[in-house]
Amino acid sequence: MLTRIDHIGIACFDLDKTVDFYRATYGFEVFHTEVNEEQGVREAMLRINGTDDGGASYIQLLEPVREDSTVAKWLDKNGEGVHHIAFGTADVDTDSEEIRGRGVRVLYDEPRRGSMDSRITFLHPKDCHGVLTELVTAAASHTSEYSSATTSH
Ligand code: V0V
Ligand code: CO
Repeated sequence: MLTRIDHIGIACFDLDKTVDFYRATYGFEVFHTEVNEEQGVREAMLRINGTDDGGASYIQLLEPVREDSTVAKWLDKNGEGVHHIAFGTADVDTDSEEIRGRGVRVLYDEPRRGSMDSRITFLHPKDCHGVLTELVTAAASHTSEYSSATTSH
């Protein structure tokens, strides 16, 4: 069951400058950064609030690290802006299979590794009224039972 917005993914050309904008304008601080080689991105997660099913909600700022990454291709075509929306679920495997059964293309056979050791998959934007949609199950170590704003990530 999809129970929350895990994050909004925003593509940008310069991650550090974009982080500075979010800090200076809204006061949002970076909760976590990492490079995801498989996805071809460097990302910063800005935590907005905690939620009901163990995770939180974030703004995910994404900068491509390779010319051939999906985000680089998207930026070339569209410029900066909202790239995807991610819904949080306790069980991405079951939910993505159910959604596949409803005729929506799920892009991966098995969920892959996402930010902060989450497990993620994507739904094709052409089957979702133009919105690239991600499904996320947060890692147990990042659920509200274990983590706090003082986490080292
Ligand atoms: C492409 N399209 C989009 C879109 N990307 N529409 C809405 N939102 C987007 N983000 C449209 C595009 O305008 C085309 O429409 C059509 O889909 C085909 O696009 P394309 O440019 O030819 O690109 P493809 O088909 O090579 O790739 C599109 C897909 C790709 C969605 C298949 O971007 C993909 O695999 N995305 C999933 C992985 C990803 O995005 N990773 C980066 C975030 P027209 O022009 O034909 O009408 S990583 C992340 O979020 C992480 C790690 C995390 O959260 O933890
Ligand atoms: Co994402």
